[in-house]
Amino acid sequence: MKMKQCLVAAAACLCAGAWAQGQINIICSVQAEWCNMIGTVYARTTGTKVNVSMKGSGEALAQLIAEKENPKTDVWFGGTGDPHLQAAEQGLSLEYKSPSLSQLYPWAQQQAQQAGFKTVGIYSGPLGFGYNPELLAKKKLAVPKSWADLLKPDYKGDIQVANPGSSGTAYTMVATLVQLMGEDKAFEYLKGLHRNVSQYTRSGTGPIKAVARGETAVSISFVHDGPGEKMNGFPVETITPIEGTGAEIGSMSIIKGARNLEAAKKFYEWALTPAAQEMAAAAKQFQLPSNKSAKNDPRIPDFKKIKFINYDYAKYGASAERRRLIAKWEKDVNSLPR
Ligand code: S7P
Repeated sequence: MKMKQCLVAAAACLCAGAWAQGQINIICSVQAEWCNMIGTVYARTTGTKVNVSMKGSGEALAQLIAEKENPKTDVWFGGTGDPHLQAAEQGLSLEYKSPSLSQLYPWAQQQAQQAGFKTVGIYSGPLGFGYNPELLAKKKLAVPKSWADLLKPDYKGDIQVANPGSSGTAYTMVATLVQLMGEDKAFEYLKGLHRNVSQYTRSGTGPIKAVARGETAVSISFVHDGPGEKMNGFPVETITPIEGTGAEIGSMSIIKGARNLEAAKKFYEWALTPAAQEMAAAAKQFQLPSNKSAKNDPRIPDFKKIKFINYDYAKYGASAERRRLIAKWEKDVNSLPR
């Protein structure tokens, strides 16, 4: 969908409601094109002044913790679900039960229920690998098909992944491996992977961009971030590991103490509509929308073809578990020489 079509669709969805005004401050944890599109479309169709600040999920959570006593944010849009659950547990987000909940897939509703309705699922996407086929061919490296493949010495210095301390994507990887292998084996695996990693980036979307630009051959990334890079003309493909993988439930939360609460609720409702959710693909983002009626772009990964673990969102979104695993990764893995 082009921007003009988006405006028409979004306006159609709002025309029955009151012409909203005022302002809203949003932390947006999806990629810039999508953040800009929702900000522009929502502002033009409602007359609301929209201030969007872009931050990865890990960094967004850190900001919300820092501004807890004096919140400057009304809505946190997007980002991996685990930090949204942590925000709910820490009393940073507000309980809000949307009348549209029944229009969402069960996984999105479950995300809301287990947070006491302090967050909701807005999209989902599988974790996997990004790779640059041209660079792999040049280096005579095979396409990695499994988690085990990434430990092969051939890939030394050719893998990028984000730092789980700052990135929700990388935390999803740690939690996925722990669930897939058991904690001891997962940490042995992460130590082995560490030897092959050239760089731990701050943000989770950095590694697939590095793959696309030929700076590294392989990344551990959400696979829905691949098609957008490809559409921009870069040689990038994605694959999910044969042993199984985890998926994020990208979420949205209203912030407790929001200064523009009514505006926040209106935006939240709009963001759950099919028209708003279809903007992701229009902005070259290919997560699976949570509204069952949203049209699915064919570039959205086919979940039926992927082997998934049964990710325990409640356990791995709990503050204590998240902090413990990240601290353990820092101490046992990141401190090791490479
Ligand atoms: O394409 C956007 C995406 O991959 O980025 C989001 C998230 O902000 C990543 O945050 P980190 O930098 O903390 O890893 C994902 O939710 C989303 O799918």
